[in-house]
Amino acid sequence: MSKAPRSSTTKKIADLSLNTESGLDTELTTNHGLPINDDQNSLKAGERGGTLMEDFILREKITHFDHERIPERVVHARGSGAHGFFQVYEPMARYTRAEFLQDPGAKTPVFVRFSTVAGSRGSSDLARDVRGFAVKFYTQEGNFDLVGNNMPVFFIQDAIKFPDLIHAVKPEPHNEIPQAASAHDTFWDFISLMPESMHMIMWVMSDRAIPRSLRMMEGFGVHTFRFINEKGKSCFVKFHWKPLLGMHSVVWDEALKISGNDPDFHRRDLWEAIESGAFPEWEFGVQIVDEKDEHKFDFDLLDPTKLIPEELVPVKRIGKLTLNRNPDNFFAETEQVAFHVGHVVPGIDFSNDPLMQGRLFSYTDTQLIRLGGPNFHEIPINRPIAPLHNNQRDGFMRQMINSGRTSYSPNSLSGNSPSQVAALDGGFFSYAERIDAHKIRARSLSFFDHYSQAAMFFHSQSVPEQNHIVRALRFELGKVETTAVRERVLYHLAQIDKDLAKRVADGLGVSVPAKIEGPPNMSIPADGDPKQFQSKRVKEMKPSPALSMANTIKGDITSRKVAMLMSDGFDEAAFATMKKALASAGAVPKVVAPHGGTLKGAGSNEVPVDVTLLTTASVLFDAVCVVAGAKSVKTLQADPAAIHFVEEAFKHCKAVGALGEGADLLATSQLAKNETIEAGIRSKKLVSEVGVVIGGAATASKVAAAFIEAIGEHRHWEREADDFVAA
Ligand code: HDE
Repeated sequence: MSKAPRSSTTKKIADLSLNTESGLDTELTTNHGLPINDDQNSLKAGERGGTLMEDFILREKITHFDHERIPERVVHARGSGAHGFFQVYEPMARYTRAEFLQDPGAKTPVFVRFSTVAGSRGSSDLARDVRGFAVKFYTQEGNFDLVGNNMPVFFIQDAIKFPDLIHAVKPEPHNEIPQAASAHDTFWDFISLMPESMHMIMWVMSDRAIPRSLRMMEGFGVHTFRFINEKGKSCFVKFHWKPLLGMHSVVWDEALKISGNDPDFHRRDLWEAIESGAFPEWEFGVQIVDEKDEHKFDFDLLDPTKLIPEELVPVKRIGKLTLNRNPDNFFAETEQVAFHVGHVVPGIDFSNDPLMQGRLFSYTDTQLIRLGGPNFHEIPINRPIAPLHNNQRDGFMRQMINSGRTSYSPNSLSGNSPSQVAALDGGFFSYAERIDAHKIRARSLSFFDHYSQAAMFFHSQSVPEQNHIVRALRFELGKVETTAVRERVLYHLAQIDKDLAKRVADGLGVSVPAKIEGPPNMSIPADGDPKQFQSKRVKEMKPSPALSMANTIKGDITSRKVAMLMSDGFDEAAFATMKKALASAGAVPKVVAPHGGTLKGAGSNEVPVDVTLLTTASVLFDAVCVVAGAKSVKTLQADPAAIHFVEEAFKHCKAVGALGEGADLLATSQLAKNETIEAGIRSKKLVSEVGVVIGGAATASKVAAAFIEAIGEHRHWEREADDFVAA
């Protein structure tokens, strides 16, 4: 047997600092580098004999496989990540000494992980839930992790309630039901006893909890942080992420159906956008509050159930985040990334928000078990790009080979290296806040207005958004079996808005209680008067237009998916014009047809089918256009799946287009229920023309322009008013 030369890649002595492996042009080896000659058969006592214990190759492979899973995150288990960079617009030295916020020419690498909170790793992306929005900035001064959410407030005010909140929302312990859903008794039981959660409840019942895309949601640092400048002067700061594609959501019926059709909908959307070069972008915003203004608001800056209305303190946009690279390996990057609220850089510091203070403990603690020991900072995705030197040593899975005799400080044997860094030379120091206090377990009275901001949020929503909140509450409480729990929630809703409570109660077929009884309410101070805190809203706050998604950026259809519904015999010219117009506007047109393979046009051309009516659904698209062509449309008219497709898109208030004979498909569907008789001619009329664009095949480019404008609106909510399309 002649011996073939081994490839140069395998001959290379492993470079311990190299952690990526392409899998291309390499030879198969064991974990110890032994070339493997047969990976198809285990070692046996004869061809039909038992497997031998000696087979160390088989044992190594199976043993590793047996240990492939690590514990999933106790919250935020389901996530999707991406790499990118951050650039500041102008130096922020006036407020902070953070080095990555000074030079507009510098690009700071980032890794971002988005997540849902309650569901397990394999749960659906479209659960009604808060989304995690965690950003790791790899700065020259070490890693800064901004571990935020897509909602600016939280359910609870004190970290000591977090395990209770999570136990309540997770599947119930006796039967592990329901998965990734808050619509069950234990969650609402807890909420009904925690009026401080009411503001957050308004957010999670709103459209913010069912985003169209991770790329189309805001992000928030939630807590009040501190900036500290070179002179040691501090101010308070709230962090924001503003998506350049605007904020958009799906409708709840759509969310439910997406969960079945494509549970990876958000993950796929993020992945495909980045692969196609439609890089998601957010502007980084700050709301800055002077130290002296700490008490000027009628809520407490340290209370994480409150936000600062943008109309009171504008959001200053100071930089931009761009995500431009998908991970190479989900486990190595997205799963092993370890965020920590305590990872700050000089110039950024914490406030005394009691929720934030508790988080400062939790994140390192959780990684110790999840990532198997104290050296998780050495996993490539977690490593800082800033040099790392300290006297921490050893532990499970230590990668770094520390040379030298000393691992203590002070030392004289290594010249006292590594040495401390003076504050003036960039060393981190905590803000020297003056504290003179009693050691007590208590909550400040300034934390006890639980309803005013909840009402502000509800009253800031557009009518369709308010309707969605009512429906969401009817859905969630409709799944709650315990009457007393429903009643307690209705009572709290009535403190926010009587009409809101009544509408929800009507949907449930119950009435709103005037008072509630039950276990002591933990949110009321022990020596407080319950009436003062429970019976009324403390004050009327002006609506904040910035809180409504109706006021978001519209018109950009970049990366929007458009179904081109067609079959054999389609009108080639009309199809080509529409497809080209959509693509030039940045959208992603896809041919959806009754069968796979290719479609034959009315002329001699063929086009490949992207997806069939069996393998896709309207809920996976932003809009649908029925392409012209007599034969093609006849086939679609005879196909219930095609009719359902347009009806469902219409029901979900999406743009619907029809070229030429394509209008006949709409006429066959429930979109054209009303018969009208004009001048003796009987004709079917569309139930609503809002967002429906119909035109002749010869005028395809004009139709395309109007259709694109309709898609740019995202949704045509007016249609919900007379919602009778059953889809
Ligand atoms: Fe977290 N949170 N959290 N959290 N959180 C975790 O850390 C915790 C809170 C947030 O993509 C865990 O590494 C406590 C608020 C995000 O890897 C854990 C409290 C906000 C992520 C943990 C909070 C967040 C986490 C689970 C109350 C918005 C996902 C795995 C005191 C500002 C990060 C892990 C990722 C993850 C604890 C409240 C955001 C257990 C104790 C408020 C985005 O450490």
